[in-house]
Amino acid sequence: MLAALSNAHKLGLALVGGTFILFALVSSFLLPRRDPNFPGRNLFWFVAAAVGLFAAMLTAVFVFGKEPAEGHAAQPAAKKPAAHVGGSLARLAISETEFKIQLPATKMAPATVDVQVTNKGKTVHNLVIKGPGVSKSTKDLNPGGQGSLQVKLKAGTYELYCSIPGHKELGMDAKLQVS
Ligand SMILES: [Cu+2]
Repeated sequence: MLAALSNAHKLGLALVGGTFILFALVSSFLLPRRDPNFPGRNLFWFVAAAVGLFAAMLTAVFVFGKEPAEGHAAQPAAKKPAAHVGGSLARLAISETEFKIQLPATKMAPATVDVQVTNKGKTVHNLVIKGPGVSKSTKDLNPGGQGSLQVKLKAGTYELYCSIPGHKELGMDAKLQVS
């Protein structure tokens, strides 16, 4: 837990704790030497100081020790979206030739997917994805060219095809089952 505390809070705890320890040492070793009757007449002030310092110590532990715990709990929630944006997207590499669309798999689980399309053919192709919640197309890709699409795939059947006239009918038409 101490590692989670900020430096300011550690300092606050150390100051109050240090004062408390110093007070205990002084009152049990130093003062009795100088005045054998200690605390004697000053008993009230001695007890008051001891109680006051103890209360301060407790308060410090609550105030300085508590806040970082809340901050710590809030951190994972704040980090999640960043990690998602940062590249935990599923990648789907698709290649196209005359006249086929090659998928790494014809079935997958629902996910937000970064679709990478490579034209490995000898003429221009593109890729259209249509299905539940999705209707997207890459630009036309020259031979050797690449394109990408970010799509959120839900349960259902998606159709992937090339929209260059005639290519779909010639076989550039694939289905992807999401469930
Ligand atoms: Cu095509």
